[in-house]
Amino acid sequence: MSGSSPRTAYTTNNAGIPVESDEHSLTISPDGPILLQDHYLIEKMAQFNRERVPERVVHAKGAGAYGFFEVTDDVSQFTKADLFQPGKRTDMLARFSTVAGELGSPDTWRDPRGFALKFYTELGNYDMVGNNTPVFFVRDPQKFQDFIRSQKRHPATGLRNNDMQWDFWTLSPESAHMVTWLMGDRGIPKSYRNMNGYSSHTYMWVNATGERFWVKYHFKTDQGIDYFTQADADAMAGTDADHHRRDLYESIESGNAPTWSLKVQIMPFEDAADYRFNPFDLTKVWPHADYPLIDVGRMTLDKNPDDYFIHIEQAAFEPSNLVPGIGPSPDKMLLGRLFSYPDTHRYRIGPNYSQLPPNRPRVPVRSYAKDGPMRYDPSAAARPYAPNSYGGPAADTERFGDPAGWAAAGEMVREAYKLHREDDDWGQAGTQVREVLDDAARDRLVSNVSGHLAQGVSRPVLDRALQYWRNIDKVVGDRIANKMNGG
Ligand code: HDE
Repeated sequence: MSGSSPRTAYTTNNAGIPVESDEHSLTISPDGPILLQDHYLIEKMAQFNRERVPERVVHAKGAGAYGFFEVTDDVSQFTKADLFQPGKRTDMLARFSTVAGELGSPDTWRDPRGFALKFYTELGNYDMVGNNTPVFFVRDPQKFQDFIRSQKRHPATGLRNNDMQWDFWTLSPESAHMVTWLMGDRGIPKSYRNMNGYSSHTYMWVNATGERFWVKYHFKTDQGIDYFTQADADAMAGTDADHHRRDLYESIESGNAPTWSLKVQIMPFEDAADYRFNPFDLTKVWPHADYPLIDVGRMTLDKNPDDYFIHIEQAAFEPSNLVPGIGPSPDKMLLGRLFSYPDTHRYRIGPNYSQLPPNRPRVPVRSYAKDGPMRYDPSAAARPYAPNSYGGPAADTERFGDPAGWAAAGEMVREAYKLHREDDDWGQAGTQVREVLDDAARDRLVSNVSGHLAQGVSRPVLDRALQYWRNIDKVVGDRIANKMNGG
């Protein structure tokens, strides 16, 4: 080794100390016992055993990329939100995902897809955490946890179980619209680039004069909608479980940055009370004839993460990240989510998750948070309490005091929405089957549903499922029953 130029990028341990060897443990003579004092060997083994953080309890498998959002049309009459002002360009992070599958599960299983966006705005991070469907299975958070468990693994066998899925769905008629989306072509997108993203929920927008509006987001893929048939998806699951993650990474790497056009539906604040069904019911869409799409801007994903675990596995999206000009709505599911996401991040990643690279705001943080495991950003407050007389940050209520809320009154109850005047859960699912799907898409829907029911769904669940589909659309329901009987 003497005389050779000193190695610059030599291996060190986690303390930056040069190591003696990358391949040999410390022993007494080459053939002797390993010594406890081989602390580098111990460091490597101990670190290895602690490399995993718990996977997301749902949406575990996914892919993500950085990019930017640019406003193309003036919507400032509806919102004062910084990122939606004319001419604005805002950096962002997106993560797409499946729902029920675990970290190593195939990208091409039939499932809704997560469509999670984090915008690094000049007034903090704004997170729009949606799906590739404009509706959801249930309308009260009380049922969400149970719904997810019915989609995962049977407690006795540890196996996915179609009977559990249909048992829950057929006992929850509000699921019909979303199940129709799921069992159709949108249930297995050809790639993350070939799917739309939706807020699903109704949110509130507030403009500079304090005027409030209700809003639904539609991120329309500019790559075109495309899907896998069940047979092709099954084959791909066997050949490349990471097909969607690979496709997104390679398309960006090759300079083929995917884009989505953001359009919104805007409902005047006062319309909600008299609208013909509950506009905050997450199982329903607003017909575009009532509230047409309005162009807002374009999202481009053009930068792959340089470390998947740091930027995507540790990414923490939260619907509670609502910046001035954007607020929640009376949608009970959205209100439940405002608690759940920060809670899951504190458990899964740690209380200082917002200091990690994908989660760090791009603006100064002047909160009174301090200490806690892995904290490394000093608190901005000279004194860790408010109010204080030492120049600590104080809320600017004059500028930011509006809670983006609405009036509420009445007794404490546990009931379904009263505003839910449209008492049928089948109408919009039926409209989708009859008016949105074409003949070929209806054929694929019948085939997908009958194929799924044929895998372990037993009576009485199977009988309820056939009635469920007849409630959605009698013709399609009869076709599914006929196919199940070998027709
Ligand atoms: Fe989620 N959801 N969710 N969800 N969700 C999570 O948070 C939850 C719902 C969605 O790429 C979890 O970080 C509740 C609707 C996406 O990191 C958890 C309810 C929609 C992602 C959670 C819902 C979503 C999640 C688990 C019912 C579409 C992945 C891991 C009230 C509008 C985000 C995590 C990412 C993840 C809670 C329903 C979308 C457990 C309580 C509806 C895209 O906190």
